Amino acid sequence: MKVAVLMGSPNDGDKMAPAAEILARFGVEADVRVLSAHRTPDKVAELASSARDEGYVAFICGAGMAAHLAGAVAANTTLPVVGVPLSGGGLGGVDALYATVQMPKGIPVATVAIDGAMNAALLVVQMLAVTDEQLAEQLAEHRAEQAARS
Ligand code: RP5
Repeated sequence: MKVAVLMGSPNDGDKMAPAAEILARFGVEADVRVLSAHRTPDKVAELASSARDEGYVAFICGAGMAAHLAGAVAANTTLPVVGVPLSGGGLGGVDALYATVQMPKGIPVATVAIDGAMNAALLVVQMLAVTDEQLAEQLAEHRAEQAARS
């Protein structure tokens, strides 16, 4: 069981790092890769279409500007896809937010906030915790720690 954490550019690394950090904290394997809907479309389609057979359970896809990565993945898999619109470019991430969230009916992408990689990973862990009691307990502890810090 592993989660694919994709980003459109090496320059997205810092903004997407919290996704892998959260998955590691919960003991969920992450496969972190740079793949682009525009620069390497064939590789994106190949990974997405074979993902279920390869043992992936979900995708987290971060991209900026004309952010089509999450949608391109979702077009080629029925695994859950969480999109992370990234800031940068001239529009501060609003461009990526609209590009990521406005999917056509039938091909969903669960879109988190601009630069919301941490929540993307937590959402995937919550999905996995539906059938994993240990993860559910870890999530409860995580929430309790957050509350204690507030
Ligand atoms: C997107 O375009 C990437 O996700 C990145 O956020 C943005 C700019 O990419 P670079 O020009 O920095 O490689 O595809």
